[in-house]
Formats: sequence, C-alpha cells, structure tokens
Amino acid sequence: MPTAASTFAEDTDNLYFFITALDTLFFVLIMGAMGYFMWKYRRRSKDQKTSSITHSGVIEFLWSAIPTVLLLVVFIWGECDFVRQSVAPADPLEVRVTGQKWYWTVEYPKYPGVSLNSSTEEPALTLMVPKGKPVRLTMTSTDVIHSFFVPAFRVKRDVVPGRYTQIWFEATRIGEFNLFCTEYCGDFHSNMTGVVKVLEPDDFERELIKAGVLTQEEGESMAAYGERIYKRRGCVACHSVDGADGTGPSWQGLYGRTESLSDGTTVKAEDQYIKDSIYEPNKQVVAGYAPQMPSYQGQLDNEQVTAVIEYIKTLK
Ligand code: HEC
Ligand SMILES: [Cu+2]
Repeated sequence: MPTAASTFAEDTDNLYFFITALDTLFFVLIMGAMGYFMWKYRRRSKDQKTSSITHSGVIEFLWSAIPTVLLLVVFIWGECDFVRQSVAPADPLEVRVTGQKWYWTVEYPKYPGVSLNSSTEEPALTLMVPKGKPVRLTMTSTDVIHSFFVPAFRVKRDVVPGRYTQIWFEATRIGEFNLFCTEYCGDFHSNMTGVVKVLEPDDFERELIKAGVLTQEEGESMAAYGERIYKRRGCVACHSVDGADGTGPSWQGLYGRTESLSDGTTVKAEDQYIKDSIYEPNKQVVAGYAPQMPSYQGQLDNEQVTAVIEYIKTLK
C-alpha cells in the first residue's frame, strides 16, 4: 500500500483488506472442498455407477444467502465511504485545477495571483495544501481527458474538457506526495506528474504566496524574469530553447527571424508578433505546426510578456 496521508486512506485500505481477506477465505474454502470431494468421490472400480443424486434445499439456500449478505456488507460499506468522499464538508479551501497537455495548473480563488504549475524544473511543485483542513478541487481540462490521482490520499477523478469535476480530501501528514495523470493523454503523458506539498496550517499561506506568485525580483533582469516565466508557466513543455523541435517551434534564434505562417504569408518575429502569438496563438499559426498552443490572455500581464520577449532575444 502507498503511504497513507489523508483521512480517506484508512477507510479505503480497510475495505480493500476486507475484500481481499474475504476473497482469500472463499478461495481456500471452495478450492479445498473441490479437492476434497474429487478425492472422496473418486471412481473406485471400472463398473462403478454414480448413485442417483437429488438436491439439498438447505445447502442451496445457504450458498445463495451467505454471499448475498457478504456482498451487501461490501456494498453498504463502499457506498458509505463513497458518499463521504463525494461530499465535502462546509467551507473547504477551494482550489482550481486545470489539466492540459502535459502539465497541471493550480489556482486558489482565495489567493488571487497565485498559480502553481507542474512543468517547472524538478521537483514539479503543483499543489500546496494545509494539513488537517478539507480541500476541494474543482477540475477541468483545456484539451483532452486527463485524470488527477494522488495515491497517498487515495483520491482519483477524471479531468474532462468542457466539464467540471470535483474531489475533496483532508491531508493528515506533512510532506511531499506524488501526483499522476492516469488517463493516457498523448505523447508526453508520462511527464504529466507533479508534487503535492502538505504544510502546517501556520506556514501554508506564507509558503504558498512565496511559491505561487510570479513577480520580478529585486535586481533581477527582465530576461532572467522571462526565463522564470518560461519555466513556471508551462512554455517549457512545448518550446525548447536549444533548437530542438517540440510540440511548438524552438525559441532559439526566434527573435528577428522571418517566420512562414500556415496561410502562406510571412511575418518578422518581433515584439508585436510574439505578443500576438502569446495572447492569440491561433491567429497566426507557424507553418508546419498544429494550432495547439493555449492562449495566455489574462494569465500573463504586459510586463510578463515583455520579460518573455527579452528572454527570447537572448536565445541566439
Ligand atoms: C501545448 C503546447 C504549447 C505551450 C504550453 C506553449 N506553446 Fe507557444 N506554441 C505552440 C505551438 C504548437 C506553436 C506553433 C503554432 C502557432 O503559432 O500557434 C507555438 C507558437 C508560439 C510562438 C510563435 C513561435 C514562432 O516560432 O513563431 C510564441 C512566441 C509562443 N508560442 C510563445 C509561448 C509562450 C510565451 C508560452 C508560455 C507562456 C507558450 N508559447 C506555451 C505550443 C505551445
Ligand atoms: Cu494527462
């Protein structure tokens, strides 16, 4: 069993063990009886005939009634856990989760401006939650079906485009736990992992704001800030900076290049074009690429776009 780090873990594991023990018990009983009868009623001589066998009402009743009762126990037990795990308690910490090829973005309505992203350098910090407080995730996808799975919490739910799905949990242990996408979602599905960090409630807010708010630091150059945005806001998932081709074109040598577009026209890749590519990526699509880039309208402000441009300028 994976580490148990939420209030659901024990319930889920107990039911799981119960079902496994029940299976084992009946496997032994049924296989044992079968072996014993094979031996006991074996044919002893060539002309031995089977005696006439009628049925036993008592045994037939028991082999129907006992499994029915046991299955009802499993059903009611499972149903109670399921209901408890479906309905969050009042006033949970609300978190918005967006799944996207091939990373997660996490936002907190209570903390505007905070955004965590699993495509960051290792460890890919994705979700921060306080210990001992109910947390409710409202999840959606911008492209294909993903699935949000934290084994240590025993929570898993599909993340579907055009629909919101919810799960909640309460973490019981401080630490870092793995997050996976468990719905095959394309080439780099296996990269769609992340880290869930559980903090003491007293540290939570401070640490979250430190990790989640992206602002230019004292003395940081525009280009260095742009590089952080590139890593933190998921550009790194599709754009390389060393010339290697990805889902999108490499940024190496991009600035000032004459770009051929899919409609047959060309454009000089300078500030205006780069800015448009970030806010309205499907307006001018680079020839040879699918229009797979999400719009960052409302997610990156003007200053951040300028920082990205300054960073791209340095990638000769
Ligand atoms: C899901 C993959 C994906 C992500 C994430 C992504 N892009 Fe793109 N990007 C593309 C693709 C595909 C293209 C080429 C098609 C097009 O022009 O729309 C592209 C094109 C571009 C271009 C034009 C490049 C050129 O060679 O002309 C720029 C600039 C750009 N993206 C910036 C960004 C920035 C900034 C981010 C992060 C904030 C980002 N992209 C995140 C897929 C992505
Ligand atoms: Cu996925």
